[in-house]
Formats: sequence, structure tokens, C-alpha cells
Amino acid sequence: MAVVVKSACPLNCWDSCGFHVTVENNKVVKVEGDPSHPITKGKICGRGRMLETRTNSSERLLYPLKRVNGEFQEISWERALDEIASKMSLIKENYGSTAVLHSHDYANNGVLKNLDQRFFNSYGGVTELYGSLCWGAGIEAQKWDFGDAYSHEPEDIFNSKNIVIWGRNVARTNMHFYEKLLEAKKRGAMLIVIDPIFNATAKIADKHISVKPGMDGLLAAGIIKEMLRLNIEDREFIENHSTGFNDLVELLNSISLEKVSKMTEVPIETMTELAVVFADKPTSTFMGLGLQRYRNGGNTIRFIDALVAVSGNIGIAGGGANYANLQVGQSFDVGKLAFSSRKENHRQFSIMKQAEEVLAAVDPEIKMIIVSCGNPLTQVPDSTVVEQAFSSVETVVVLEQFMTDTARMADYVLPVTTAFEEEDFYYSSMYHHYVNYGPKLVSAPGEAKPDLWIWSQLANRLGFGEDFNFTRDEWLEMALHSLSQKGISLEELKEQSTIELPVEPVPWQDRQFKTSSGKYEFTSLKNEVDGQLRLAVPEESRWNNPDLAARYPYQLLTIHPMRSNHSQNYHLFKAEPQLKVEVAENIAEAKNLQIGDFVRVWNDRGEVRGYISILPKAHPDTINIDEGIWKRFGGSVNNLTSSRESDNGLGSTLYDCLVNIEKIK
Ligand SMILES: Nc1nc2c(c(=O)[nH]1)N[C@H]1C(S)=C(S)[C@@H](COP(=O)(O)OP(=O)(O)OC[C@H]3O[C@@H](n4cnc5c(=O)[nH]c(N)nc54)[C@H](O)[C@@H]3O)O[C@H]1N2
Ligand SMILES: Nc1nc2c(c(=O)[nH]1)N[C@H]1C(S)=C(S)[C@@H](COP(=O)(O)OP(=O)(O)OC[C@H]3O[C@@H](n4cnc5c(=O)[nH]c(N)nc54)[C@H](O)[C@@H]3O)O[C@H]1N2
Ligand code: SF4
Ligand SMILES: [Mo]
Repeated sequence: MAVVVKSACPLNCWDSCGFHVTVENNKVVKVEGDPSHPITKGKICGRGRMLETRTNSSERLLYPLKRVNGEFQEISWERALDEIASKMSLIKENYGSTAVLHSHDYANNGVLKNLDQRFFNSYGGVTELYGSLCWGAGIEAQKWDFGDAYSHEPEDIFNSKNIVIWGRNVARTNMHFYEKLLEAKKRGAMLIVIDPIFNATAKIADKHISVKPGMDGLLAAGIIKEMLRLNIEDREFIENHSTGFNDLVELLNSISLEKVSKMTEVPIETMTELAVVFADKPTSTFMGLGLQRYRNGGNTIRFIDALVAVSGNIGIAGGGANYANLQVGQSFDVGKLAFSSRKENHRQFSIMKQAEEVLAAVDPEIKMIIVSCGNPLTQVPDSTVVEQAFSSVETVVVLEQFMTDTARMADYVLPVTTAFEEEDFYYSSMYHHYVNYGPKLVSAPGEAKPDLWIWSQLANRLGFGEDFNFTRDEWLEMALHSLSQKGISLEELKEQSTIELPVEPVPWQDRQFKTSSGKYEFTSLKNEVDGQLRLAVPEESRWNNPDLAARYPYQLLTIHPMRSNHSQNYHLFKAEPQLKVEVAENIAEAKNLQIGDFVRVWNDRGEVRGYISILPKAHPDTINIDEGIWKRFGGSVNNLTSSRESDNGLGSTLYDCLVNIEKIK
């Protein structure tokens, strides 16, 4: 008999949805939105629905695999775990525990996925990754400006007179916010979209502003210049709640509005218009993450923050510099799970440059890589070097659900469960402040096991099994510990499925910022950093590297795909996916390209091949290839991207990428 059970979306996404999952005879048959979930309201996207296909796919990994003479062979769990544990013991004895690298990302939002850190800490501390391919530059930027990265609660949008969507592909990546935009528009708000691509959100906007990719910091600077010229800035906020404003004014005086217009490729009148919109409070700003995946990404977010601050839109209902909502994650005791005090040694590699760092590592060299919740061969920049690095290491262990490009490189592939096959709770620190419970709904196929089971089994063999001697309920309670004082218990979460977290609905209302001065800092006073704002440009641009721009005149974006969360779904599509090369109209004209033409896109790092499609009204000289596509379908697009770090060291520069294109037979 079919039953409908409440559950949660595990995917790394803004929306963190609540589900209604239909289960029949120990099988997931349908995934739908929970109508009672305050954000989901019964609607989910195709990626969520496709979790049914993912769970039931005949391509699931079912048994542990070991590479023997270049071929994978099925082996027992007993043997796989014994061999991996004994290798780990030897490595620790001979080279130290940091000869192991843990490469991971955030493919699953379950709180218990953080127990990987506990395992590696208890082992003695391994080489870990720092920074984020996703949002690192912007998070660090907001920490400099405000002291932390907080967003307004979703309903607050209805207090905004004007809404500026700055480089967020809302209709595609954040669908429940898109629903709210439609409603806010109906209620009379003005909607402005700033994006080099005329995306589905731009289509519903009152105004779409097309900007040269990577130049948004300068655009914000131009808007502030106009605001100051018109005397419509918020003097009260600047004088009482900020520091460093004079540094900002001095910097703005060093560049003319004409120059800003030339570099951003945005007309001066548009900047004047935007200055008036920002001053006409409350205006809310919603930044995306693609916006900061440039060498100058930190300065981009800081300049947009500065614009929101100068216009007095901080700490007021209907305003905000909304980028991420870290107060959501801060509600939980993730640190307790990680058990950092067990760590004796550690070394850090940048997540962007993990491959170069592996190749260069000495004292100790990397002897083993363990991958969980990530597909670095597809998702980490400069794939050629990533492949070199992963093939150079003696033992690669991959915990996976499918035979991904990364799993293909492994010496041991360990099959793991999907979300519906294990119990956890899920939240995202990107947008809303609700946490969702996901029970175990069906048993896992074959011998697939939860990551946590694998860590516990290895811990037993390595002699620190007692660190993992807890039940699921005990783990979940540990993560909820800090909330129990606020009256939120595990029983309540299980019973209600979705709980609202006690976070600030309108952050910074008290104007008490978490910076060292307690004020908004136009110039960061954080120790050890040069806190000045900079009028910075992308590394790969004609303003920074004219020779490179002459050889590679087109800017490549690799935005998030509609129907897949990163690399997770391409192999599950009914029709075989094709790599689509989307070009601005001026490129199609210049190169005489028609829809469906087969082309090669290349730069000094590599190339990909695919089929042309045209992006109407996109910014001139812009190309997009959606990220995530597997090698066997023409990927990875990260063959083309660079592993540089953002200006503040913590973000990627995935969209800071020049290429050329030509038609091939
Ligand atoms: N369908 C789908 N949804 C997803 C995901 C997915 O893979 N698929 N992934 C999830 C994850 S992990 C993340 S991080 C988020 C990302 O969510 P978003 O931030 O919305 O996604 P991106 O694809 O990075 O890019 C968003 C927009 O930025 C624009 N953009 C790129 N460069 C610039 C620039 O220089 N200036 C301006 N103004 N705009 C620019 C792009 O044209 C695009 O419209 O989405 C989440 N949701
Ligand atoms: N060129 C380019 N590259 C990008 C981006 C871009 O915009 N352009 N976006 C970047 C961003 S924003 C992000 S967040 C990263 C995402 O990078 P990743 O997180 O590496 O990408 P995913 O494809 O979501 O997931 C990786 C793998 O985790 C597996 N997985 C899912 N659930 C579990 C689990 O519970 N346990 C284990 N062990 N494995 C699991 C999936 O099967 C999948 O193969 O990519 C980054 N890379
Ligand atoms: S991927 Fe995002 S929008 Fe889609 S169901 Fe999951 S949380 Fe909701
Ligand atoms: Mo991301």
C-alpha cells in the first residue's frame, strides 16, 4: 500500500524544501512538495522530483569496488574497510596523518554529513580544504563589512519598495524566491535585475541592466558617486554607524563616471537612475553567487554592500544586502559533531588549488585522498591538473552513489545511500530559516551504506571506535543541543517535520555590527588584512591583461544548470545530454554561427566541444556553458576555468575566464 511521508530535500540549494514522498513496498515512487511547508508550499523543482530517479536508478553503485590491474572488482565491505584502515595506519605511522587529504564539498545538506570531520580529527588531523568554490569571496567580504553574512527573512520582501536582483538566477536556482518576486510585483514593488544574461528573472523585471561580467563592483562605485553628487545618501547612517567613509569618498574621486561607464559598459544615465532607486527606501538587494566568482569577487560584494550602506538600506525592514544567511547554520552545534579537540596535526590546502597543492606537497607528500560529498574531477577548476593530481596519488578512496568522473579515478569506490535511505535533518544557510527532518523511508539497495556507517567502521578498525559510539538520535540531539535551551527538541522536530529557527528576521536592526569597531566598516579594521576597498577588475579582462584578451576575446560564464544540481543529474536524463554552448548574438554574427553548429571553445588551459545556441539580449562577447556536465557527455567545462583564488583568498574565480570559439566539422 502506498503511503505519503514527510521528508526533506538534501540538495545544496537556496530553497531547502520540505517533501511529501510516496513510498510503496519499500520503494520511493514519487517526490512532491510539502503543501504545509512555509517556503515550499507544495511546489518543488525538477531536481527535487528527480531524487526518485536517483534513488531507483539502475546505475546506482551497490557494492564496494577495488581497482585491480586497472579494472574494478567487487569486494566485500570487510575487505575494503580492512584494507583502507590498514593503509591509513601505515600512512600515519610512516608519514604522519596529514599525508591523507580529505577532498569534499557540500553535495548533501544533512547535519550528520559533518561527522566526516570527526572521523578525520580523531584519526589525528588530515590535510583539509579551506575556502569555497561556491561563495567564499562574498562571505569573507561581508565578514569584513558587517562582521557576518546575514539575510532578511523571506517574508520581509513584501516590505520593499524596490527590489534589486544582482547576479542571482532566481527563476532557475531559487524558485521559491521567484514565486515571492511575482507576488511582490503584484503588490506594487519595482523589480530590477542586473545580469549579463537576460535570464528568466530578467524577463519579469521592470528593468534589466546588462553589465560586463566581473565589473559589478565598479558599477556599484558609479552608483554611489551619483548618489553623493545628488546628495541623496543617508547621512545619519554614515555618520553614526559606519567607519571609513572618507576612504571610500577618496577612492571614488580617483575615477570618473565616464571611465566607470566605459569599463562596466553601462550608460551613465542608468547609474543615475539606480542611485535614485537605492535612495528611494526601502530597497532590498539580493546578490547571487555567480557574481563573486572572479578574481575581484571580494571587492565586488564589498562595493555592493557599501552602496546598500550609503543609501541607508541596512537594518531596515524591506532593505538589506542579502547574500547568505549564516545565522541559520550558527543555530546548530556542528562544532560538537566535529570534535576538533581530537585533532593533533593539520595542514590546509585551498579548495581551488587542491590539485596543484597535491602535486607540490612535500613533508609529507599526499599518500591517500578520500573524497566524500564531492565530484572534484567535474567541479573543481582546471580539470587537467585535477586529473593529474588524482592519478599521481597512491590510493584514492571515493564514497559515492554513482560512477562519476571522480569515482572512475578511484582505487576504492564505496557505495553510499541516498537521502531517503537514512535519517537526518537538513537546512541551508543560504536563504530561509527553517530546518526540515528527513526520516529513513526505504532500505538501501545492494550493500550501499550511509557515510556515517563507513566512518564508524573505519574508526573501529583504527582504534577510535568510542568516538563514534552514539545512536542516530544521540548524534541528532548533539547537533540540536544549543537549540534545546530555546525549547526546540528532536522529538518536536520529528513530530513537526519543519521548525522555524530563532534568528534575526531583519539583521542589524540594532546597528550593532559584529566588526571590531562595532560599526559598518567601509574600510575593514580586521587585523592582518589591508582593509581598503579597491576598484578592482577581473584577472582575465582587457583592463588587466590586454594580450590575453586579444587572443581570447570572449568571457565564459559556467552557470548552474536548470535540471541538475551541479553534476548530479546529467546521467539520469531520458535523452542523452549534449554540451550546449550559448553565445551572445554579436559572437554568432562575428563567427557566422547558427543554432546547432558544432564548435570548439578553448583557451590555454584546455577545450570543450559542443553545440551552439544563441542567448538573446546577452551582454556582448559573453558565452555560457552550464557547469556540471560529465566527461562522457562532453565535459567538464572546468577544463577551461582557472584555479586562481579571489582577492581575499577564500573564493574561486570560475567565471573569470577568457576563451575563443570556432566552428568545427
Ligand atoms: N537549478 C539549479 N539550482 C541551483 C544549483 C544548481 O546546480 N542547479 N546550485 C545551487 C548552488 S550550490 C548555488 S551556489 C546556487 C547559485 O545560485 P546563483 O547565484 O543564482 O547561480 P549562478 O549560476 O552562479 O549565477 C547566477 C547568475 O549570475 C549571473 N552572473 C554571472 N557573472 C556575473 C557578473 O559578473 N555580474 C552579474 N551581475 N551577474 C553575473 C549569471 O548570468 C546568472 O544569471 O544555486 C543553487 N541552486
Ligand atoms: N565551472 C563551474 N564549476 C563549479 C561551479 C560553477 O558555477 N561553475 N559551481 C561551484 C559550486 S557553487 C559548488 S557548490 C560546487 C559543487 O560541487 P560538488 O558538491 O562536488 O558537486 P555535486 O555534483 O553536487 O556533488 C558531488 C557528488 O556528491 C555525491 N553525493 C550526493 N550525496 C552524497 C552523500 O550523501 N554522500 C556522499 N559520499 N556523496 C554524495 C553525488 O553523487 C555527486 O556525484 O561546484 C562548483 N563548481
Ligand atoms: S533542489 Fe532546491 S528547489 Fe528543488 S526541491 Fe530541492 S530544495 Fe527545493
Ligand atoms: Mo554552490
